[in-house]
Amino acid sequence: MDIHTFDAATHDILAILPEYDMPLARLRAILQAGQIPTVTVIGKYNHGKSRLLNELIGNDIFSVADKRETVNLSEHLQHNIRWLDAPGLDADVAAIDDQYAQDAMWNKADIRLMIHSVREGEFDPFELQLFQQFEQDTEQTQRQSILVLTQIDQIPDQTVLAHIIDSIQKQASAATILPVSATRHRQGIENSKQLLVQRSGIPELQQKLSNMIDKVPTVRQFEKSKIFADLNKQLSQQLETTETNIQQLNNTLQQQRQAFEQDLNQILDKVRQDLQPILHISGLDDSLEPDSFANMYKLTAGKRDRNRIQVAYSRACIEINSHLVRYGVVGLPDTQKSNVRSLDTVMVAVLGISVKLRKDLKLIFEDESGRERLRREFAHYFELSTDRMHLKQQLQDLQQQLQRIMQAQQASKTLEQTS
Ligand SMILES: Nc1nc2c(ncn2[C@@H]2O[C@H](COP(=O)(O)OP(=O)(O)O)[C@@H](O)[C@H]2O)c(=O)[nH]1
Ligand SMILES: [Mg+2]
Repeated sequence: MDIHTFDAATHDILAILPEYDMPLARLRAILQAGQIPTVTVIGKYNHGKSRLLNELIGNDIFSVADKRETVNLSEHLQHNIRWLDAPGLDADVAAIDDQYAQDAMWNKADIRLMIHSVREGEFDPFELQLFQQFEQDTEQTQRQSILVLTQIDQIPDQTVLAHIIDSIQKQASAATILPVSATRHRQGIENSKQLLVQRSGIPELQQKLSNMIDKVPTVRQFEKSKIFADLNKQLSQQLETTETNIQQLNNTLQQQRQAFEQDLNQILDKVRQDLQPILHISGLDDSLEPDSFANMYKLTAGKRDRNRIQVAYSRACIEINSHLVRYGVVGLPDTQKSNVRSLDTVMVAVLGISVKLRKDLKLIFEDESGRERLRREFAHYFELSTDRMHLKQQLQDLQQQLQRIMQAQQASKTLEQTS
């Protein structure tokens, strides 16, 4: 798999599980490393990291100095192993250096050599914490680390040296500790003094390293399986949760709609019931009696009847409106608003503002077609009401989330098949 495909897949997964940036960066490093194992030295400035690497490689590749030297990651390929010299880790380390160091120890390293100079005595709190993080990581990923105590030649008194190693061993509990001296090793090599070479601890470290390197393919396999197992589990859980949420929201939406319709029906039935005395009269329909110029200021039977009709109409409207208010169906959607605020209500939009004739009242509230229109139009505005729109937006968001999770699952599958 090429790195672009990898990064695209990673992007899809991180959209759902941002906390997987570290494991995915590790996967990426494994992919990029190919068959070659990576050994990284980690520790504070001037503890002898670069010099130790040179001894292990048998070549003065990495620059050795008494001041802060390694400002970024330098790597060297030798004996089919990638050797990484990370910047010194100190509390006041520059951000960019630290980033390199983090990348080296958490992403790139198959094997971590934690370096500590016996000249400094025990671990300081910072080193101790780092060491414990490695231990924890090893427990989870099986990635291998080893603790190398450097510059043992600097403590000539064997009792003192033994004491220092002992107290570090206490801090590091069960960890394997390898004490070494780079200078001793170099002297031994240059002067062909086999005993000095042996006493440098470097051959033992090399032996140990070689065993660890043999295990790298198995460990990587374990790391990958674990990452994918965790990842797929997380994604399945997310998928399940999102599906449940969608289901629940759908139910809520459906229940709300049903409740709205049922209540509206009840109200419409009641309104029709209440209107019966005024809809069905015996004798003349006074409301049809026209107004004339002559009785403009008189209260005629026609006017009185039309008033009664208007009042009955208003009452019906009030009943229906209280139902709408209960369901939050009040204002018109923005696109339908006029500039007369008092008229921008669902009631006015559906029912108008006045009814004076008996036949209109009947048409609106009694005839089945009228009632059907009311149901249809109120349902229409119900769907456009703020709360309802909000819920539907939520549903849409969840459905998109579901798509993204499925995309992440697909991405994970792609990665898994090709990693
Ligand atoms: N005596 C002695 N000095 C060492 C040893 N290893 C490193 N040094 C010196 O310690 C200083 C820091 O070494 P270096 O490898 O640059 O440390 P780094 O900053 O951890 O990479 C240099 O002066 C090295 O020559 C050792 O085993 N014995
Ligand atoms: Mg260095």
